[in-house]
Amino acid sequence: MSDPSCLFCRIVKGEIPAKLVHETPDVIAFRDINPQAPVHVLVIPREHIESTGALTEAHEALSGKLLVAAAEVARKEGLDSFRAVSNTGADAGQSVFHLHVHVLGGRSFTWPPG
Ligand code: DGP
Repeated sequence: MSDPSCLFCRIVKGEIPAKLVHETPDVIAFRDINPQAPVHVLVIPREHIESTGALTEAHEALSGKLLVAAAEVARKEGLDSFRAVSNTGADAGQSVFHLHVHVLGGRSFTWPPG
């Protein structure tokens, strides 16, 4: 449920400070420490799940809550256009192995991403 060696679990517990922008009983959202856009917020489950790739049918409701929270963050931040991205695995750029959705906005983006 919680991994004491996981950075984001420690943010969930309040052991490491973060700038919270949204929270629900299952999900929290906080500003990325190294923003890649004027708005860069990470939406994470309170529960420790390694990545999007570790999701199963047991996580269907929670997965929906993550996306709804991403939309709530975008609304709160006044974003009409935004990216919601979940890097999954080291080759895809995942560096923190606690599932998270990046909400990026406030600038234009190209497709495909690099
Ligand atoms: P990823 O590389 O997709 O796993 O994204 C991890 C993000 O986490 C990365 O954009 C930087 C962010 N991050 C890493 N450490 C911290 C931290 O201590 N606090 C906050 N707020 N963000 C962090």
